[in-house]
Amino acid sequence: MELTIDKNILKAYGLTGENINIQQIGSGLINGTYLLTDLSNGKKFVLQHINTNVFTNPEAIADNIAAVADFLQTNFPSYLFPAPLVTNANQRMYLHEGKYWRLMPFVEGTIALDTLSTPKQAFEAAKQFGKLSRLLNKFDSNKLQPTIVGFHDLALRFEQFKKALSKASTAAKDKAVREIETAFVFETILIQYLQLNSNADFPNRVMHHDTKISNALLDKDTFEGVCVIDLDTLMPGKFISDLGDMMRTYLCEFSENEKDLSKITIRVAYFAAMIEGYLSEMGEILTATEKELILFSGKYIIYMQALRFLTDFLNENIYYATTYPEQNLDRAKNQFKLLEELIRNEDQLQQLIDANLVRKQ
Ligand code: GN1
Ligand code: MG
Repeated sequence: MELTIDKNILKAYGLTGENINIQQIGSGLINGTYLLTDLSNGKKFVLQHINTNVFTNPEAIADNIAAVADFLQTNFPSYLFPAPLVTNANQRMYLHEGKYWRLMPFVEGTIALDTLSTPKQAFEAAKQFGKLSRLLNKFDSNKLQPTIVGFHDLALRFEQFKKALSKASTAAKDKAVREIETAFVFETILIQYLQLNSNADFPNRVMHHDTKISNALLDKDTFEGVCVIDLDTLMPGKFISDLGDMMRTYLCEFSENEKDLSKITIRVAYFAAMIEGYLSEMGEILTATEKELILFSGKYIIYMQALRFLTDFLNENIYYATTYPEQNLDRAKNQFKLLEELIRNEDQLQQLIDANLVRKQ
């Protein structure tokens, strides 16, 4: 579909030619993303406007990315970090009719996958996210601002769930009665999470916080990892966020939208490849405590996502885009099943982790 974008936005970036082809791309539900092709010279860019209902402080995003880009450029000049380009007036975003826009370089020869079909893809993507963390190991994460306050704070997510429950209609609570019960059964994960806060061997790091497969660009022919994209949630966090979200999104063949729960199973070969790829970068950096928490990272993120979907269902779908009224409840069921599957396979998965760590000693 051919779309039109206000000419002033394009002009702000010096794209004055008439022949700009515009296509909507990406599967993210938060921001609007477009591929621009300048047909006069073949140059490609990614144009995006920021959803300020979710990201209430776009300046914080721009500041964070600029600080990290500067550090990487100084210390690792050959590393590909696709930060937004500045406007002709040297601004990091362009404000147009109340919307914040930014332009990124398009990375030629790459693809963003929506689903993984080989363990190698899991290895390559996990390696890319691990590499970013490794390169930023010496970067002081205190220099970055949270772009969404409490984004991966499980205690906050549990409070939000309880608040939604206290306000929900009887009809909604009746429909979700089993999932509400399950949310309380797995409160043990929250208790374990709370104990971590007092642990000095569990540092803050710069985390990506959205490590789904479509945020790792792979070479379109070889499927080798090239770089990571979607830097909006690049902010201080704990390592369990990135690895956990990879477990949530790489291990099952089907996504969070799958309603047939018998399809929600764990692909052990993908787990092994993902751990291998991640630890090939972070194996020597993680602390002893972090290494003990590798499997926990999956439980933490999957449980948090189940809570977030259930909360949104009880709140009558105010956050996640849905195509039918019970979709967030179905997503919560899907995520609780995934959590149960991870736990059911726990011993085998932990053995794979242990074998990997022993090999690296
Ligand atoms: C949102 O739309 P997307 O995939 O970029 C959400 C993530 C969730 C994900 C679940 C800012 O990300 O935290 O894991 O949905 N991002 C935000 O599909 O809330
Ligand atoms: Mg995202």
